[in-house]
Amino acid sequence: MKIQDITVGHTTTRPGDFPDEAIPEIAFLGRSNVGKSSLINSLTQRRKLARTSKSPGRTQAIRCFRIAGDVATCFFVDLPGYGYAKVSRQIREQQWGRLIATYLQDSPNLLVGIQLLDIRRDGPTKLDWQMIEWSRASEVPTIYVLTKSDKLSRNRRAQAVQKFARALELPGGEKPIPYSAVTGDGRAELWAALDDLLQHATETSAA
Ligand SMILES: Nc1nc2c(ncn2[C@@H]2O[C@H](COP(=O)(O)OP(=O)(O)OP(=O)(O)O)[C@@H](O)[C@H]2O)c(=O)[nH]1
Ligand SMILES: [Mg+2]
Repeated sequence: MKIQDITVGHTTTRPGDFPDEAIPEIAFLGRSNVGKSSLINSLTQRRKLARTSKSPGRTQAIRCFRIAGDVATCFFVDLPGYGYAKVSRQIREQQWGRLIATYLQDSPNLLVGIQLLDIRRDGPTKLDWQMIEWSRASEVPTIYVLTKSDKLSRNRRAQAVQKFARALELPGGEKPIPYSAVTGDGRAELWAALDDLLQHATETSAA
């Protein structure tokens, strides 16, 4: 998609407080520090749009970015990450859980969730699985992205794609997309998948 304009939209920490404009939403899901904000910046090619940080737990609220492009106008939704240990665990998990679960279950305009997983791991962690199960239960389609692909050699990258595809039990030869916010690896492939979904959503809502 050719982006024409980006504006920072709605920010909230309250469950059920959704953006008021009815356009498709693309949500970024994953543990703290996996690279959600970096992925948003890389896809939009704006280095400082979403705040990134070396210390996990940077994004505590739901933040929307309104992306106007030639294919569609949509929101990118930067969600707070899970698995961040510094804040009291119970408070954190309750608040985080309510915020994310409400968003996934009730968001009428949620088009697709992008589930981020660190390519260097052996597979999804326990918390990743909890997240993946919520997404699967909500029946919102998911695209799996393996982040920080620049950290592995070509060979090990290809092995990781196979390993994650098996662990996630993806149907019909579907594969996760390796991505690097540093080199731009995967950007064209991920945009192609998003363009398809956006195009389809726009056609359906116009019909
Ligand atoms: N080498 C490399 N580093 C990356 C990549 N993506 C993100 N990082 C680094 O990983 C760290 C975390 O990135 P963020 O984008 O802030 O992660 P996040 O998922 O938004 O984290 P929270 O907001 O805490 O949930 C930063 O130091 C980034 O520079 C990548 O593709 N390659
Ligand atoms: Mg972030």
